[in-house]
Amino acid sequence: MSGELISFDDLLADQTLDDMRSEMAAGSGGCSSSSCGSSAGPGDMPPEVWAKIKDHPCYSEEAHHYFARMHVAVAPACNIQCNYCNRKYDCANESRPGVVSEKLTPDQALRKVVTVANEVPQLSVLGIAGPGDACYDWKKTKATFEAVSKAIPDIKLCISTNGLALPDHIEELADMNVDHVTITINMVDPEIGTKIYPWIYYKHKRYTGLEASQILHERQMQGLEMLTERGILTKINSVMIPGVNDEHLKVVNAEVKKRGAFLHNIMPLISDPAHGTHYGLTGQRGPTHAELKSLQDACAGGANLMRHCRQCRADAVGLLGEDRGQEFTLDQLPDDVVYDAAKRDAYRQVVAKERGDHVAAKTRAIAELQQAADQAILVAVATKGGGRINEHFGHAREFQVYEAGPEGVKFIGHRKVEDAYCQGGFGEDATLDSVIKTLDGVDVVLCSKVGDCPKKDLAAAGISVTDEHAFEYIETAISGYYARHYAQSTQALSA
Ligand code: CLF
Ligand code: SF4
Repeated sequence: MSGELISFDDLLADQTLDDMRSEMAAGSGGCSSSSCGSSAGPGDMPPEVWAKIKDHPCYSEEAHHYFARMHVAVAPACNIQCNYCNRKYDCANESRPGVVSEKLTPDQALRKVVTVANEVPQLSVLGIAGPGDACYDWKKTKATFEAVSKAIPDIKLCISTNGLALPDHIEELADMNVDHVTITINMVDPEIGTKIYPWIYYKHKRYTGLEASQILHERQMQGLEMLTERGILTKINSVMIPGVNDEHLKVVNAEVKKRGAFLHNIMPLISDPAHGTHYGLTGQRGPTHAELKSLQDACAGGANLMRHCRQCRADAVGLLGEDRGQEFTLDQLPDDVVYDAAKRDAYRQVVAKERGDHVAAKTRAIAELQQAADQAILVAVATKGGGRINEHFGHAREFQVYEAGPEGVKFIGHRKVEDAYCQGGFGEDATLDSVIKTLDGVDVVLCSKVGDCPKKDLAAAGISVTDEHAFEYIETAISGYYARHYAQSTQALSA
């Protein structure tokens, strides 16, 4: 079997390579500006920066169609308390709240990473995001990074931290070639911090109130500045907490930009009484989709925004919209495993070509849309990777949402579906209702297959759905759909 068949078979399970080739032949043409988590491409940044982000699914929006990350849960200890966290669960700064990961020793983590690298050719990044704080639980984080980079030298290392212990480890991070660090910064005003952090533990002492937030704030800023000085790319995560720091995050955005942050990822607070967190128990709500989008839009022009975060688990494996963690639990790992680079190498070669085609097709599609469009619409797409419309409506666990209009095609976020509509070959009415609610505000859904029943119910809710653009690149499909349905109706009206 050729490298191409191995990799695309994996990436696009229900599409043959011939389909892909004819698709490419039919759909290519011109480039793009929507590549970085920020929407930047190689032309918008120094080549050494582009080299660091081009295969990182979180730092490059375009890369998230092709490359996967995995987390290993080696760092359970934490040195602060956030009001949105219950320590029974994983760190909520870089993970979906209410989730418990399988904790690993550094040796077990190495076995897991090598096993995944042999099985998942898309793997490009190893992240440590808890389940506590990766910098506070430093010995295990460091031992894991050292062992993995020895076994798989080209894997990118990535770490997420609350920042309190970060300044103590920056030299070692730089020595280990860790190019990507995430700091969760929810405030730059310690008064606001008092509503988020009841205490911190610093230099063998517990601090509370304003003093705790002041120390945390200073350490976070110091850490960010030190990383910037060393050319380490830093992403800032912020949890948007309505009525607490929502307006203030605009100031955070400007302050972190000033200090060299590469990306700002504003995540919605997920607050559920069942998680037993302070916010969950006191009824603090999270933001709506519209509130989150409006804050992100208000930050435009500041630090570049990441909009494709999935708030993944501390033991997540796979492309950002999927989680293959259950295939690689400790009990399923072989005792002895040796890294084999063949699949990852073959995959990269195919992606290099596919990516060029995609960028060209995207540029042409966006230019055509910009000419034809006079109103913006929201389009939800069902995809399982590769930047294409290649998922059935009923199988989708999430929809990626794009705004299409005079400004072209802009990725604006994703909507998670609790349960896919199609369960064991049959559509579930109750599930469809919840999928329709999830799609609130969306004008059209593009997918690779859809049945008559969901079509009817979606139409009744004012949402169109079509599989006419199956397997096209996302931007090509959106532009084509717009041209036929919106540009035409506009022309008809003006005729
Ligand atoms: Fe992991 Fe985070 Fe690195 Fe990505 S996740 S440590 S930067 S490799 Fe990515 Fe997951 Fe969002 Fe994090 S989607 S939660 S931003
Ligand atoms: Fe929880 Fe993470 Fe905050 Fe620690 S830093 S309290 S693990 S959310």
